[in-house]
Amino acid sequence: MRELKLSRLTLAAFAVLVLYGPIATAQECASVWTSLRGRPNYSRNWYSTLVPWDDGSGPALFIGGPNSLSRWNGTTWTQMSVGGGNPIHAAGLFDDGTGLALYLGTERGLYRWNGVSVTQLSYTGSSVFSIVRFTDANGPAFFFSSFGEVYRYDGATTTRIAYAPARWGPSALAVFDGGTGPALYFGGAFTTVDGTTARGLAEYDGTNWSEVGGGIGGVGYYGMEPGITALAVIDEGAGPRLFVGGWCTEIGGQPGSIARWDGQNWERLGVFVNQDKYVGGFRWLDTGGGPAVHVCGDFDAISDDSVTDLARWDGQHWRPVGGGIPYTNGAGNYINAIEQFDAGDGLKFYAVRQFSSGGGTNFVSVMRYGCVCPDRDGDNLVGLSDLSLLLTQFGLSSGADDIDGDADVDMVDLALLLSLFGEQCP
Ligand SMILES: [Ca+2]
Ligand SMILES: [Ca+2]
Ligand SMILES: [Ca+2]
Repeated sequence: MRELKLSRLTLAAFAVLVLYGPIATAQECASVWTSLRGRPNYSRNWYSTLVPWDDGSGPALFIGGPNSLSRWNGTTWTQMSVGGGNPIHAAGLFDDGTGLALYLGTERGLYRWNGVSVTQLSYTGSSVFSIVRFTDANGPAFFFSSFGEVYRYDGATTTRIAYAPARWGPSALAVFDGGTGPALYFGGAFTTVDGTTARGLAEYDGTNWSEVGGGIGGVGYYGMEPGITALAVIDEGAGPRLFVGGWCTEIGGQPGSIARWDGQNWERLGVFVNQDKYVGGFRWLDTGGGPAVHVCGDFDAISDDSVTDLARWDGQHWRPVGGGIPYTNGAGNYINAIEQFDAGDGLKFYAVRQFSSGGGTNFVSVMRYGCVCPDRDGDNLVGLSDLSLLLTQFGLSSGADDIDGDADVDMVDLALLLSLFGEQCP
């Protein structure tokens, strides 16, 4: 009888603990946007890429920017000069048969970083905006685009395979199979390719170029021709689609700035409401709510959806990521690249931001979105000792107990800690 009472009491106490005690973790961490320290740099438009890769020295995120290749390992930056400080416009991981390497499109041609050294591969004298690897009738090769041109580089020889006069850049390449086998697609601010009418988007059959899906139109770059600025092949589950985005307001004769092409038909996913907006890139990511197509660039509304510079497609509408990227300083913001990367502390999302400070100077910074936990003493609980640690370092610009990753221990960190006080960390 007594044992029964005790066990009822124990059960009741356990129930109270489960319902009201610290075991009942409603929230395990907070996903927040923060700005990483250490990468402000002079820039010009459209110069940024993000590629996660372990080049032999550990997991890292490679950021191609205005005058160097930067490597972020989750804690610190290292920088590598490419061709004496060439601005980097494009980057991608490819294996030409000699092993995986990071290929870089710069203002002066194509380079390769193999984890040890940088090698120049091809010099064309013009900016490289996009790199793909594709097998045509002559075998596998790199194809890269610049202002209105596409080049083929087979490891020894560089050959121009498209001439498409363009008044502005950038341009984009993708390899997509629309039902008749893989083909090379080329987007840019052109109206003809090799003399054939092709408004903004063209497909290569190995010999000739032809327009895709009626081309693009509408309002372009500050009154100039409309242009495609980003291409990506993404499979949302119904098969691969070619995602197309640009500085344009019509795709295939209908209103659109973003659309997907299945090889036969367009599905338009919205049009920029205000002028002089463009797409920087597409990525398939899960920033919350399941894997989805994400678009970045410079925009403030896509059709009826109010979204700024980065958005997630939920199947019906464009949604902000984490309430939207908070811009706390500067103006003229662009997001030119997004990517996911795990430095060993959990998957996080990175975005390259370009902004102006006034006076005509542009800067690049890297924003990060992901889960943070304010447990600083390592007991997996957010408690008084964590608060005490934070307060002793409050105001320091290199505090070890910084929470959000910007190195400053300030009100943002304190608010994060208080919002998760009493919670368990994952
Ligand atoms: Ca913007
Ligand atoms: Ca703790
Ligand atoms: Ca902080």
